Amino acid sequence: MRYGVLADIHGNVQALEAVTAELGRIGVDRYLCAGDLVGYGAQPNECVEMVARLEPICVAGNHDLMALGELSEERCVRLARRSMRWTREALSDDARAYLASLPRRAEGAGGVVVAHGSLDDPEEYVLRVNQATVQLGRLAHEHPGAKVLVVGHTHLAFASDGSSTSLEPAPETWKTSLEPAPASAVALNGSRAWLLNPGAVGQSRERLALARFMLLDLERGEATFHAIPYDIEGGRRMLRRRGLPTRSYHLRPTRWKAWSRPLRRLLSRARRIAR
Ligand SMILES: [Mn+2]
Repeated sequence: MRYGVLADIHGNVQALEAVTAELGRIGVDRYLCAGDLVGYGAQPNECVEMVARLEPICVAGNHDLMALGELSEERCVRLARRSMRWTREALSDDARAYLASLPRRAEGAGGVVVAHGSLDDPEEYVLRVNQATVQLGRLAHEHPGAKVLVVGHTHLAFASDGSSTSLEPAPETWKTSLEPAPASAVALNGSRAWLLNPGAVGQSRERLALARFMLLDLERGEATFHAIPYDIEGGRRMLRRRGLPTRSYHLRPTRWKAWSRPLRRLLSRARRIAR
């Protein structure tokens, strides 16, 4: 089973087109989507329609729930709140119906569970190994035999088996280049389950505005993290046309400093073990 894994599309149709075209080339059996199809972006209806056509195993993200009025905006930054007011007005009946049909947690063939933030909270940011440990413990308890927990929400690619040998697959080397980042693969070895976050399709919070996605190959036991360029200028034109802030598709990594240090330490440790 080969899954194409998407998360945090956020109404960015240009990024979604780039990602689905690339996954179409690669070839997958099924799509997984960890939520936040809308919010921030200029084309929520188009994104919902495109995602629905992929017939993915898909969950609702906090922005999808806010758009439906099922979750309060109080934990949101001002930019998100402003975009959310516009999104709620702009959503078509079909798009609303699709979003309303999404569960908060879903299970796919091969022992894969999907949620947006964490298993029980679409607003929780799982950024650290100790959080992954908690999530994977709960996964083992509530989904016996599950091998992978896919989450989104942080907009940062992440892979952890809940022990100290976790990886943050965003090597520093590509950060100064405008080339697509080389895809980095994580071997899902060992008997433990893995928590995987593909990073955001539609709203980069890294230095470069790239669209991220993940290929999850269960037969090979491998997750491959991709980051590809897309027509961000076209996306910004659409934002401008809708009167939305043009920075909506690329937020600077403000949280970076807070969590990067322990993660970097773990990464270098993992590299040493791999050598
Ligand atoms: Mn989210």
